[in-house]
Amino acid sequence: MRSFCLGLGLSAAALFTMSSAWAEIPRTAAPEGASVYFITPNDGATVDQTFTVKFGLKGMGVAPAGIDVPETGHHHLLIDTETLPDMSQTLPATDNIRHFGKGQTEAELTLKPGKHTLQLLLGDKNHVPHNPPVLSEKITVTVK
Ligand SMILES: [Cu+2]
Repeated sequence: MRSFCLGLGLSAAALFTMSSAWAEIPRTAAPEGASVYFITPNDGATVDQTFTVKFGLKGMGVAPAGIDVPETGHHHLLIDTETLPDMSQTLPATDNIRHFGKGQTEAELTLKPGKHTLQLLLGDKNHVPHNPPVLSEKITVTVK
């Protein structure tokens, strides 16, 4: 009976350790003053259905995903996202969260006519946002 209880206690502790390790993905520290911003388009711009977005980055460098270089990351473009993704997890790849894992600093985008919001978020080599997140202002564009 005694050993049965001990066995239960151990497995509960092991389970706790496992689940907390699962929840904590290591995050890369962002250098102080690092910032990401749109070079183009400007906030409030009217653009063609297919338009170019240029990504600006200060205080850090761009490196492809999977490459471990200090103080670098790759761009992610958040399109029409009302809530920010979980900054402590690997960013999903969806129509609204586009990864530029080759280290691209611009992209051609085609969107439906109307208003859209764009926001840039840097991710580390594992597609996890830095700590603190390097996140741009959210801009709005009107697609003709
Ligand atoms: Cu990514």
